[in-house]
Amino acid sequence: MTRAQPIDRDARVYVAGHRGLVGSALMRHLAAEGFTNLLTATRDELDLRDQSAVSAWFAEHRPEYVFLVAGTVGGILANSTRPAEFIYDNMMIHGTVVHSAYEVGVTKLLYLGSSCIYPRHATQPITEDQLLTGPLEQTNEWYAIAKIAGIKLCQAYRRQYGCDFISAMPTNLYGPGDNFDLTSSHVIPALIRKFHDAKATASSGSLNEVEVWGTGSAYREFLHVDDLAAACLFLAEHYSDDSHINVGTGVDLSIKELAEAIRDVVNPGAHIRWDTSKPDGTPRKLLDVSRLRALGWDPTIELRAGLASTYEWFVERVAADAALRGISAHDAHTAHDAHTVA
Ligand code: GFB
Repeated sequence: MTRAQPIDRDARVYVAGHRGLVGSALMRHLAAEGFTNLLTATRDELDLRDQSAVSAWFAEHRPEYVFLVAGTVGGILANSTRPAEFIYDNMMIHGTVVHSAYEVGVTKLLYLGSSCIYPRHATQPITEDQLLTGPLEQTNEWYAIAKIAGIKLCQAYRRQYGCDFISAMPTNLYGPGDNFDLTSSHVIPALIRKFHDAKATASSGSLNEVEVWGTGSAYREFLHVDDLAAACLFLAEHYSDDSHINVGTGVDLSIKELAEAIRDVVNPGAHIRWDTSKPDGTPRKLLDVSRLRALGWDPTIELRAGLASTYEWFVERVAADAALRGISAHDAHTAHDAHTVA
């Protein structure tokens, strides 16, 4: 399980979902690590929900390693209002890619899940063996069921066909390349954008106030996506086991503390107003990361530093979009409202 199996830097490595938050971080990391033969396909070139198209693509390109980080993703609101897309897209994408990887004899596949696979009332911190021990959080059970099916797919192909397919379960992610659309984003990009917008409109006389969803009492753990990318390569080279493995920092904070931290980075003068009509979601989901630590991997980006650099990225993108389109920075936000297929 812990034996290192380095991947040749000229191996054919397919990153499924290379334009998303995780996929783009993985592309940066693999390039920086010297990989020279990265394979990608855009959504227009390849519909990952279409088995015959995916099989044909795999037969043509014959990847040796696969990072399966594609999927329809989103925050608490998108998960609860678009259940059909979240369950259908993800189940199909996981199924087609895993099956095609088996068909062409991929050496190793890493499948990326999510910490929402665990029961709503899991014991904290959450160990891997708590999977399927209780009811799921309702706001994202469609996504969670699809993600659990992905883990089971990898296990089934490992057991029946001997495929070296592994699953990693990251905690909540953030970083450059995130989706800043307020209806579909996760909490960090949403709050970065809200505090930024409030600062921009306050300068023209509006109230410097930001609406934050829920009560602020829910706890979340956040991992910078560059750390996740490093963990994915580390696991592909050091981990081979039936069980999925948690990827996180082992540290969490309340949404209230998070909102205050983002306010301090983006707009220190802002007032926070809580919209308690919005759900808190699961009360807490702190991952137990002792298995990953025991293998020798630790995250390197502390949350407040990660928030500051993500905000810098956001500002640069807003400015670049505005310059390109000849409009004000404030109006330019829609230019990087990513669609949800990662
Ligand atoms: O990031 P988020 O949408 O994901 O919400 P989940 C985390 C917490 O932040 C919740 C609060 O308690 C939200 O109510 N929050 C406060 C906000 N203000 C905002 C805001 O403006 N936007 C958003 N989005 N949240 C997702 C799952 O759950 O986590 C997915 O739905 C996936 O399936 C992902 O697992 C990692 O942590 O609640």
